[in-house]
Amino acid sequence: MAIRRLILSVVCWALIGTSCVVKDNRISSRMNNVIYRAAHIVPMERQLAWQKMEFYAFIHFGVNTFTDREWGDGTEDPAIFNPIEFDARQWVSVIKDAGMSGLIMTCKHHDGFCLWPSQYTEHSVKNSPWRNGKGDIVGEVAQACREAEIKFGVYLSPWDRHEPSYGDSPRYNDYFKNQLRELLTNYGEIFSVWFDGACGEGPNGKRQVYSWEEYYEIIRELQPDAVISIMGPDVRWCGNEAGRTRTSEWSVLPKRLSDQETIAEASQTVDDPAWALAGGSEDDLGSRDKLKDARELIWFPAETNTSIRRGWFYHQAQDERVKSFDRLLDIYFKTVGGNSTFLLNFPPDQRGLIHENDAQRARQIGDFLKATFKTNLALGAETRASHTKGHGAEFSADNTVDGSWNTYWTTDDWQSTAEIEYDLGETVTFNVAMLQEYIKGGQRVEAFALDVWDGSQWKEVAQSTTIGYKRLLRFPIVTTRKVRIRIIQSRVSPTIAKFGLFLSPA
Ligand code: FUL
Repeated sequence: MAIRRLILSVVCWALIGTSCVVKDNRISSRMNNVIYRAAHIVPMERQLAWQKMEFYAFIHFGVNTFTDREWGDGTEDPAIFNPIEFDARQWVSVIKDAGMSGLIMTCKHHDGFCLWPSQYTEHSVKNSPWRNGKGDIVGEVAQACREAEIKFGVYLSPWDRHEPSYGDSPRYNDYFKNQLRELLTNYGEIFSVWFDGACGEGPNGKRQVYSWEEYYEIIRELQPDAVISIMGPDVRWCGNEAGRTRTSEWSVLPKRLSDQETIAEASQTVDDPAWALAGGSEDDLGSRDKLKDARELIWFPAETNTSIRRGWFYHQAQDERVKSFDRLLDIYFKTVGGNSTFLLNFPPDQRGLIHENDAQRARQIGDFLKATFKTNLALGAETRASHTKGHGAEFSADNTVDGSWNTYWTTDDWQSTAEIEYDLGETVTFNVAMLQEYIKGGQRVEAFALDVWDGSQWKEVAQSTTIGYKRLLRFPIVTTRKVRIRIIQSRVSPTIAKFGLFLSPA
């Protein structure tokens, strides 16, 4: 009987995605099949490496910096670009101070002006007075990143308001591919190629048919470890520019959400400052309900991008309106601690430096993060799990507090609820908890809670939904010797790779 059931299950899993319905208490519906399948979709290596970067910087710099605009129209004279104090090392040191792991720069924004001396256009730094036309902003920034050991990524706007071939699709595609080749060949290792979905041409404007697949081929050929973000298959735009996050951020989604038309439709189409506050797609993209009718599923993890000020580019009028420490920290906890990454923009000013107010805020954030995450108070705790696959060391709950991301705890397949108790050895005081799933095996947990032992009974301090790469919980300070994770619901057997408890400064 058991063997028949096993064969039935194997056949059923092989048919997953078709309308396989088996009346069995293990596999009772097509829904379970979809959910089983979703729980086994895993990231590519490049997506994993990118996810671990967690918090990195965007830099918006170009002719708009000198015109006080957000969207240039492409008629700007290259002569206006002259950041006489430009210092890539200053940018990178601000970014390092914030505790960030990389930098993505607008090598070309919608106005078409290139911050590197591209051989395919005259509309670039080579016709600006800066360094007598001999300078290369992209080169200096890439070099400064290398020196400081942070990663470097490129933003290359598909929409181009200057380039005359834009709209003449094959010609512009060649132009764009040539520029991609320059950026991906001459500047060392690139971690992200960021394709913006924005286009303000409107219904009567130029219509460019982009050769996405050819662009992607070039990227895979020249920078196989780079993720292709937003208008691409690897990293998903969170859906707004205000830093808003979802309560449950799933990395496994219906594949249609990665269609370029779908993304472009949700992207910015007018130069309106209110856009920075608005936008926002659905609250739920990946719950069971959203997956049940999906034909294909993919690993398509979220990146949340917002600017440290209202604008993406520098505007003197915003010098005193840098986002507050509390606001930025809140975004950090909800993005990095909510299964997204956090791409925070800095707009260098006309000198070519990141303004002192922004730099100071970056330092505050970095200092806070360093102080908070310096010591994991749960490391080496004694553990006791209600369920452990195989009952041995391989999947023991000890793996969640051994400091390694490559070992993990799990239960027998189909055991979707469980508890892990941690005895910390002595009473400790904390106000932040961290959980990480072993996402190399997929994203699974749908609901969990954290309890603390108050001397006579367990008391819940936090309850949450998904975990994914990382979930951070903040709560009022507690002091205890024992804590417990309760997995309330999971798509299949849950995994936990890391558990942490931290005390953040007041
Ligand atoms: C948008 C653009 O239109 C903005 O100017 C900015 O670059 C932002 C990151 O993406 O779609």
